Amino acid sequence: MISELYPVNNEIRRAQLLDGLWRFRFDPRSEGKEAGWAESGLPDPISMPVPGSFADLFTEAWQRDYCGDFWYETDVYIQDVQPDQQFFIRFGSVTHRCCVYINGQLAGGHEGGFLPVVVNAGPYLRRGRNRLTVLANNELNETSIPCGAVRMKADGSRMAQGYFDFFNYAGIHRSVWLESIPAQAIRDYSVTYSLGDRCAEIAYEVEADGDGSILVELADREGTVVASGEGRQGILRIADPHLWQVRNAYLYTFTIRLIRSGKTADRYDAPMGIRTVSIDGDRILLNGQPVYLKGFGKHEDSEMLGRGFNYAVAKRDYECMKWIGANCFRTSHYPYADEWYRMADQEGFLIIDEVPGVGLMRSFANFAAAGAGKSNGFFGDCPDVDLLQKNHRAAIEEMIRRDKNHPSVIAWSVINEAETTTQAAFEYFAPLFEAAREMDPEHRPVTGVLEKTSSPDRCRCWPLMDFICLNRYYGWYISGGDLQEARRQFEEEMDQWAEKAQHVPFVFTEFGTDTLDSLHKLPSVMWSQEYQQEYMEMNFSVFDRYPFIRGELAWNFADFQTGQGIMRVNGNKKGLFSRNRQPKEAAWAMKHRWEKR
Ligand code: CKU
Repeated sequence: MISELYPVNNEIRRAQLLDGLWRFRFDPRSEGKEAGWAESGLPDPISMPVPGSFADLFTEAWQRDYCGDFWYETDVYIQDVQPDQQFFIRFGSVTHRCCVYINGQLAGGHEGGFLPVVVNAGPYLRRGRNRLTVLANNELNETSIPCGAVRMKADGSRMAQGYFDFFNYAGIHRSVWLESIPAQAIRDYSVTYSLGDRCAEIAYEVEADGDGSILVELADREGTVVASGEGRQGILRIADPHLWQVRNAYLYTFTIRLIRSGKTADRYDAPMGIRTVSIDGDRILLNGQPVYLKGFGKHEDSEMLGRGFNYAVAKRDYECMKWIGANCFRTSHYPYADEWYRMADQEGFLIIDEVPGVGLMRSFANFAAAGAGKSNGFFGDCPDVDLLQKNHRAAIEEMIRRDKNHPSVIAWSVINEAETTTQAAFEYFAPLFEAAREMDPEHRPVTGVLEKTSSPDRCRCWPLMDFICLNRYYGWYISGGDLQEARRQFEEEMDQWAEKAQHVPFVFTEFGTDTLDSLHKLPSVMWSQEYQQEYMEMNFSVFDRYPFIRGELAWNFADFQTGQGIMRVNGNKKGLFSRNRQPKEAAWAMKHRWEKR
């Protein structure tokens, strides 16, 4: 049985990072499989850093824009193999799909580029040197998420065309671990919390192999054990709990032991934050108290690394978010690397965790058409809705399984700006919302993100949501340059929502303007720093008029790379920070507002 728990080291478990400089090769004619590259080794490989995207490391366009199969390879050394030991190789993600070979034998694979790939490596590994090979592919289609297409060019090469507004980065984007754990092991756990008067109950459930017994312990920050229990399920009660609060995180350590023949046969330690999340009428409650979400939609995106995870970049992002007074972000438009959530748990940030359910709408430039309320259909003529839905559901389930124990995760987002106005769309999404609700032991709110076409009179899917997320660009895609008219139209729409759904919390998950950090102009014009600030102020004053608006996540935290086109100047410039994480002028206005809110 595959274990997907985040890798840890302790006296029983070993987790070794395999990151570094791997061997790499493009395979434009998809010949490597037939030619036996996994068995004989990659011919004439070049070097490639892991983790990272390959696109921005080269100096030629064909390599940056490469679309098709590509291979990674490295050596893995095993010192010793014990009979009661299992090995896993865990990739945080490989974009968008992969097959993993060990010593030439197929050990596993994965569809979807934003969630872990875990292979049971034991049967294929031997003592000494082993060859680990990954055949990856970054093509897009309409049955996998995110959706897109592949265009054949005259020279026979392929070009990915995402139905989305971010560069189609690919590669081994996150850390790779070799894990060794006992043959009979702890596989998974989940917890739910309930709070009483100066006390908390933690209901836990542990999945483990065999018939050994389970002991659990909860230790506070000082290492003092404050509660313990026995059995695969149980309830821990603690008095005067330190709650995990927004931007004031208290983390306990939850230790699980599997006991066999009187000995600790396996052990897993994890940080635990005690908190509850709920919806009460039009309010979002954390630990029973209303919370207002302030922050951003983000991307995993930085110079050189593309979508590759890097602790220094993540650290800088958290510092910038703290500086500006944010408390929340949405993992637009895909689940991020595990480390983002672990850091959010420590920093007390709230996360709306999103599946890559993006691009489920067909139009010339989705984001622009959608921003202006002009999307085309999708579900009516999607080539294989069942397969798409199957992949979408798998991503939801994998995301919830991976992220369910993070106190930072307060909601699941299963739609991003999809077509939601037809009965077919409702039938597609209803079971996915149900799946998300069923999967999560904590029953966190389930939401989705609606673009302009999903208007109060046309959207069929908002009733599926526990709170409603809106992306609105009044003053940019709509009435750009005329903030007075933009405000009028914005309020007109919000008045309609107020009539329809004011018993539900609303969160703005996108609003913003492309802004060049080099451009100043008085009076303001679109693209100038002054305009971004005036636009933000107009949006804020509209938000403040409607009490059911419970959060504002601006688009975007930082400028980010997109495909090329007449709408993008080397990327999307809606960041409040530049791509190298320096504040634009409007960031100061946000800081001023958010520090007081
Ligand atoms: C953003 C309705 C607008 C959708 N939104 C999606 C996001 O991915 C884009 O980057 C629009 C934009 O800046 O156009």
